[in-house]
Amino acid sequence: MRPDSTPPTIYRKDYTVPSYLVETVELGFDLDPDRTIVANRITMQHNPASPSRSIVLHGEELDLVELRLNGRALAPTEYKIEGSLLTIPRAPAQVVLEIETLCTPIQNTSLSGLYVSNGSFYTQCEAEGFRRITYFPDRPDVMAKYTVMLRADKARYPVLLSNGNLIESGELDDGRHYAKWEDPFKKPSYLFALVAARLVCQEEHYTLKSGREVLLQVWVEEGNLDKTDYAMQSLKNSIRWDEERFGLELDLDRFMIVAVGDFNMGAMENKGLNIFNTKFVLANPRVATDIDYAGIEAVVGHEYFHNWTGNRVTCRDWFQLSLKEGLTVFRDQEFSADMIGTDSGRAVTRIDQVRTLRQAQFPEDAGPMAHPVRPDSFVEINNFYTVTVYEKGAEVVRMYQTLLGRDGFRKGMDLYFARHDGQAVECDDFRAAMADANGRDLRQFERWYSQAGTPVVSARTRYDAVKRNFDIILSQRCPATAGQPDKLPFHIPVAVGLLDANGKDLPLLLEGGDHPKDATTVVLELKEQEQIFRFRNVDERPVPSILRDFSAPVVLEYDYTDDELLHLYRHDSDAVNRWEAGQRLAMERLLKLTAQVTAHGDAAVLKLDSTFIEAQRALLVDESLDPAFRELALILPSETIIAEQMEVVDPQAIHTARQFMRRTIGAALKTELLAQYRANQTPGAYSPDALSAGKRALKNLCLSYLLVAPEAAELKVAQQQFDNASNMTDRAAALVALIHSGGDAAPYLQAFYQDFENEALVVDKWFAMQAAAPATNVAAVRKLMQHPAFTLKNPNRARSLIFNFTNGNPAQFHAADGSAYAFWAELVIQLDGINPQVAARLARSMDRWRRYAPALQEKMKQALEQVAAQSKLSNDVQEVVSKALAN
Ligand code: B3K
Ligand code: ZN
Repeated sequence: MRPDSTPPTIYRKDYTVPSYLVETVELGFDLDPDRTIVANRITMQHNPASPSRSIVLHGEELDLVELRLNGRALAPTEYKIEGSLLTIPRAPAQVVLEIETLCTPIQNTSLSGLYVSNGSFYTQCEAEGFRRITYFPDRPDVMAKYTVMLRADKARYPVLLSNGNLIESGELDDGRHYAKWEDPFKKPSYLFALVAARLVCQEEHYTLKSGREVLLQVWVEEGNLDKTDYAMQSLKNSIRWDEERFGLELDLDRFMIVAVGDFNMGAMENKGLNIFNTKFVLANPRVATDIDYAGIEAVVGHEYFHNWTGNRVTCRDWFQLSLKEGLTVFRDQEFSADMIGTDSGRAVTRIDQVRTLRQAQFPEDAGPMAHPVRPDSFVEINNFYTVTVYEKGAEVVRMYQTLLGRDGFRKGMDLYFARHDGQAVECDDFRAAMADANGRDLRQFERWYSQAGTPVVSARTRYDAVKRNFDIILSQRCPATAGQPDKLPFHIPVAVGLLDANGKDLPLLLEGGDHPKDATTVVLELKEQEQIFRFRNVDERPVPSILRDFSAPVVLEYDYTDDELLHLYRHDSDAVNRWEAGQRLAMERLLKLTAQVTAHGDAAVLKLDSTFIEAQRALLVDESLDPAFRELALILPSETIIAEQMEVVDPQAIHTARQFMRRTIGAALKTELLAQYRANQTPGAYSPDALSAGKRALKNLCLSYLLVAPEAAELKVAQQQFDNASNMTDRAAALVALIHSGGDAAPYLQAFYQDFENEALVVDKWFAMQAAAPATNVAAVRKLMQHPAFTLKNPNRARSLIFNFTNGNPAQFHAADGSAYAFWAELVIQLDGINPQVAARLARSMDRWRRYAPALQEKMKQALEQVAAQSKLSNDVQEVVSKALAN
């Protein structure tokens, strides 16, 4: 370890207000990949709330050419540069700063700040990238109005874009041209953006509900204009939805989306100029799957919704990140659900959200990087764009709506904007708006922001046939997390229904409750460590359906019998709990089978009971259910989710047990699987709508079951689908099924590659499929890295192969000889030299190392130590590995 170079930890409690507030920023760019000149003119004013008279600016990787204060060039003795801080002491109250700096976009491989992708310029400023462009108080509570002048070679960069409105453009000498942009709204520096590129756009004039007309543009590289329709459609749907659901209108006359191939995350909500990873813009049936289409709708919505939740009202500091992210994820989730429009479609989106929480957020909350939704400290803020801040944050927002109702939630939103438009605020301000708008006491609810860890709600029930009372006794606890040994009780909404012997919902009469007379679901508010909830007039012992719609991000413990679970699986009117009953039935069996494999070393002794198989058969053929729901119900819990249930994880045994279960189901239900495969074809022109996508999902799940241990006939079905597919969803599904069937998939992989070698996003899929294949070991991954199309410099490509192996192929990643851990260490170190944010994400693959058998643990620890011992490590990676190694 290297105690000498430990980067500092930043604490929420140390927040101080900015010493100077900025009114206007005028930026001038002379864009050149090797030497970009940035001229920056800031008018600022002392902040009366601050005792300090020092101007503090941030800057990284910049060459300072000149610094002038109120017209006078400052001598080097009049300011101080230490690390990334430039301080001007004893400044006057009114200041005009003029700063000229140089930077080198072509060498910026971190993709933070101003960088070059495929020969064009793009920016990414959140969280702290603006300081890599110019010196500035680069913190979200400094909001200012920006004017931007861009100058660049016209032939190479014909399109010049920035935030807000284009107010002037024209020609310059030497083949250069310029464009001047003005953003009428105050914004924090992290929302600044520019693009100077060779691009084309699909554009449309769109009329808002108010009658005002706006210009919408989707900018892409030439050759991709056949892939912008869905993003444009999603943008229009988002605009309409925010008007209707929240009364929020687009505040600009022009809204642009730009797609770029090199991008660290999904997309970025820069004011009026959203910059997107191509993965979340480009789609046509030939290259994009149903999942890609859904991702585009969600991310286009998400970034658009940020315009109000994030941009108009922003975060006071980065500890408040979930204020905008949790809320905006909730908004995009509701948008996607409303776009489907049916109750069952809504439930399907909810089930997907639960799966993400269990797959990624619960493990995070139980591991070394566990942190509250509003963290108390961080070393590198980029490490805190997490499933906890985003997805658990969205759950926290959803709980307000569950507690207050849709109308109450809307009132809270209205008050939030009435109070805070144009401000940089805290999570507490959002909670106060919800409480005040509804006259509710939400003080205890604050613990969802301050306490890490996944709460466990434990339920017991008792039935009194004489008094006709049914009691549900709920208790809660929350495991210790780093720095938080003891937790206080949370305020948890637990939605409950009761099923009679026929599977019908009983009308509910909750003692002390004020729910409507005919209610069949009520929300219990668990606030104490333990509470008793009594239902009256219950004529028979019911089967409780607890935590309906997954009403809180908790683990629910209840000692269900198999019969009760089967009853819920057949009848629960709450689709999420219906699905959940099936997951519980499957998980019980998976854990038993896994233990047997561990004990016996192979699958020879395994058996699967017919009760479970028959329940699956009944569900598969139940045509009254949405195909999308049936697909979700038939997917077994993932290997990662199974691992989370085990004291000591045995990845190979999990894989063997799960494969056994899939093979057994596949064989037992062969006839029905084939029939459903045929019944859920979607002939005709491709459409990504939810019903068609659901049919494809079910059909392709059937195919994957049929291909676990295929005979010639099943192989032929897959081959035909591969050859004749009219869309990428079916094509890719057939290929994956063929790869996983264990036969020789090489010819299909080759054909697929040849067809799509010029479609970067499809080449990513090609790598990803192979990375996650059961037969792909670390040697095979190393071989794939030699492929001419592979590069670590492009984040999508790196993720497609490396991350899909480390996170998506646990049985191979945890190979007994530890060879894949050594590979992981090598790659983290290599990537860290290119792009610390991406490297730190990869570093997280080792988070759960303490849960494996001692022999594996030892090897994982060695790999972690090898990374930690590197002399030149980014703060990003250092934070992750040192937390993983800490006790
Ligand atoms: N706000 C951006 C995230 C930027 C992260 C930088 N490390 C994307 C989003 O959540 O919409
Ligand atoms: Zn966001």
